[in-house]
Amino acid sequence: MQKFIEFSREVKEALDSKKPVVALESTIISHGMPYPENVETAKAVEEIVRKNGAVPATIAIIDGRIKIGLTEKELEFMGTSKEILKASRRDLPVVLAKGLNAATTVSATMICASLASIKVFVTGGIGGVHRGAEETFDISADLQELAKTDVAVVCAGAKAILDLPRTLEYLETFGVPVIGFKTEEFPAFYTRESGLKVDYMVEDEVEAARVVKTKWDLGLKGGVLIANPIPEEYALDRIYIEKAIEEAIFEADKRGIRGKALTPFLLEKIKDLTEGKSLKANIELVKNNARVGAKIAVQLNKLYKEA
Ligand code: PSU
Ligand code: MN
Repeated sequence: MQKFIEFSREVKEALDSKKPVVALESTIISHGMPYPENVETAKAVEEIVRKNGAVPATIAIIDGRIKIGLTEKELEFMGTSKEILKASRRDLPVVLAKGLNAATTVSATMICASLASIKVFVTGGIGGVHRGAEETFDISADLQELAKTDVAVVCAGAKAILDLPRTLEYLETFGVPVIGFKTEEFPAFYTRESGLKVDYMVEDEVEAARVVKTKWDLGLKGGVLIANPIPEEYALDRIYIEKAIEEAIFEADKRGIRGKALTPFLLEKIKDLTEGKSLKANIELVKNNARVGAKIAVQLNKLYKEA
């Protein structure tokens, strides 16, 4: 297994000395945000993780190798090159065997994090059941990954471009705990509210870590979804953003955009329609998740050391 993986010095040292590590994905860099905001955000997020007591491990596939922890040059490459694929679970063996470059989605990042024994992963919003999935069958591989791979995922809910009630139903069917971080409501990425409840609220990072460890102590496979709402001051108005989302989905439909191209297309279209307001919100919610995720990683690390 280890022959596929290359650790940065910082991450290797942290794992060897059993320090808390937080995995970060790269699809958000290569396909989720424009340059230079993508690279700036990636660096800022890593800094936030460090400031909160954990070591960041941004994950990507470069020249067919799984990189756990990227150099500044590699981050820049992921943020600027036009030849970077988007890899989910099914793409991993192919991009590795062919020696390609790929950004990892939530699903692929979870797999790589798990191979590297990293237990906590911070992202913006997970993929989920797309609106109209009864017609298109478009359900993100992220949801199946949460069902089977043992990584705790900190996010700001599922992206509002999705069908949130069905996304929550799917997670329920597959036994994924959905925990609200200091909230009883499932956040909708750009907004703190969705009108949908989470199963449980946790009061702080200590309680969150306890839930995660208890799940695995019980021998239950799979992840835990920790939903952390965007800070109030950066949240967008629900009606305003919904209008932009509907327009973006209409446009995607008209142009026949499907499959893995859909999410990047919608994110970019919504950014244009909101004159960059959605991008600003996206950046701030990821930073906020990094703060919380690092603290959860620190607590979980402590629990494992005590055990
Ligand atoms: N969250 C963001 N921006 C993103 C994504 C998540 O703030 O670009 C990415 C994640 O990598 C997620 C992917 O796994 O979108 C979902 O893509 P799809 O719907 O094709 O499964
Ligand atoms: Mn899809």
